[in-house]
Amino acid sequence: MKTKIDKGCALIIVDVQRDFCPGGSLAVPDGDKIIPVLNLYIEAFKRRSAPVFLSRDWHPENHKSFKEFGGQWPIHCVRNSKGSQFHPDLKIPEDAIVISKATEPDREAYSAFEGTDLKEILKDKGINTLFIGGLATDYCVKSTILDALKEGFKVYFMKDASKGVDLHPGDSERAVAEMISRGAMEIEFSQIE
Ligand code: VGL
Ligand code: ZN
Repeated sequence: MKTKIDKGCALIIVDVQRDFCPGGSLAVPDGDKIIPVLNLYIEAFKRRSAPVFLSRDWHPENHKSFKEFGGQWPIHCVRNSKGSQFHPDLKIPEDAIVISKATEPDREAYSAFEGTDLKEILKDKGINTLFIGGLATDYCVKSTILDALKEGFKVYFMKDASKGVDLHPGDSERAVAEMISRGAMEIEFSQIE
């Protein structure tokens, strides 16, 4: 079945930053392999004048998710560091809207909705349908999708444009199962009309 991109649709690309790609400090295996596919989605949304959002993990140096501050992750995506930059192969439109998250030392925010004005911007634009993908399937993509469903958006999980960390084998598979059970739909680029 084909899916049309129309005025009510927005593309949300989650955390496609250097640190989450091979060579980065918290690299998702094959994290960069999704970039050519994301570029196809970006082109398709631009063609339909539908908005493109990019979230980014934008931590202070002393963020609680870092091991030395009691968290479980190596230092990553410290705001303005090289690792926090969007991957250079991503073809970011000039009018893309950037959502910075997890900016406070004492708050983790996996979801692009948490502590940001993403919901308000989407509602202002009359968006009702979200196409969500990026890094990582089992963390920030999952949290963003579950929040989007809670807010009442129709949600497509872009399965060909997302990759997981799989700290425990099967994490991504379980994350996808949870998204689907809460009402998300899976899509791949070939289904876009
Ligand atoms: C993420 C781990 C830590 C993500 C962010 O973007 O999925 N994962 N911070
Ligand atoms: Zn983080």
